[in-house]
Parts: sequence; structure tokens; C-alpha cells
Amino acid sequence: MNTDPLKKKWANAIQTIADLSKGDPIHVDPLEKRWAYVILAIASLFVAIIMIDALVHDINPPSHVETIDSARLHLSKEFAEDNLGVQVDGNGNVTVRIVAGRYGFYPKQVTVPSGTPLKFRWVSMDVLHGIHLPMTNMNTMILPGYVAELKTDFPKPGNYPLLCNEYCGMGHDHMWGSITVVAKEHWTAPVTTASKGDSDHE
Ligand SMILES: [Cu+2]
Repeated sequence: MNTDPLKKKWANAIQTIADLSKGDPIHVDPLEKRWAYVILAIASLFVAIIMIDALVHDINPPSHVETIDSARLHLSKEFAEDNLGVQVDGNGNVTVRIVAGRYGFYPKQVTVPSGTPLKFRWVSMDVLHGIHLPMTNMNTMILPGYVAELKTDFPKPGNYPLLCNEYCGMGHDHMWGSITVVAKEHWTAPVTTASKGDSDHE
């Protein structure tokens, strides 16, 4: 078999590459260059938006890792029935504890003050659930075995529907509740009865 034409082809190709790599630097069309700047600007804008959301608006993925025995929530000190809902501690910090379970939120409705830092602690008693309140930073999965803790602040009074946003079974569509936000001056702290202590788990 005569391989000469093939050898010649290869030699030519190598010569062309060698010619290209010396001499002129890579030529970039001005239009292409302009588009490269546009893309850089778009990427920078996205990074800036993420940074502003994280640092100014405090929108972050929940990084709080705390485990709990989901099967024994009713026996735990913190998530026993009497402790659910809104509580105010001695320093005036407001904590809301809600249990998600097929198919509802317990309690189904909570009333919180506007313009106040609130700490929400969510737990699941069975499977994966999730909540998302549009226009707030309240967006988390509620994994069985973990406490999903979120800090938020509702600037204005209003009613926020609470919908489970993780498919959890046949009754998922009926899994809802609500958060009522009332003006700070019209809000009265719930009367606390049971022992409020902190979590009795790691
Ligand atoms: Cu659900």
C-alpha cells in the first residue's frame, strides 16, 4: 500500500500548525471581543446578585445541622405538644416551633409580630416535607431526623399561606397552614406555661 499521499498530508498539516503558532498572535474579531465583554458583565452581575442576597438580604442555604429523633418528637422536651407554636423567652426572643407531618402543620396557624427577628424551628414527624414563603427567606426542606432552623423577619403585617412543597404522599395537596403577621404593637405574646428549656438532644 502506498502511504506517500497520506504522509504528505500529515506533513502539510503539521507545517500549517507550525506556521500558525509562530508569527501573528491569535486574531480575535472585534465583534467577538465585544460579546466576550457582554458575557463577562452578565456573569459579574449574577455573582453580584448572589453576594448582595447573601450578605445584605441574609438569604442563605440553611447551614444549621441539628439532629433529632423524629419518631419520638412527642416525647422530646422541645417539640412536645405544649411547646409548639410561638414562644417568647426571657430576653424577648421569639421562637416558633412547628411540626410537619402527613398531612398538616402542627400548629396549623401561628400569629407573629411584624418587624421582629423570628426564629423558626421546623421538624418532620415522618417523611420529607418542605416550606417556601414567597418574598421571604423562608425556604427549606424539612428532613426527618433534622431540625430545620431559619431566622426571618416579616416587615409588614399580612397573611402568609404555608404550603408543603415537597411531595409527601396522597394527601400532599391538603397539607397547608398559615402564618399571620400582625403589627408589632397589636401582637400579644402567648402565655407560656410548660417548661421551655432548650433542646434536649444534640
Ligand atoms: Cu407535602
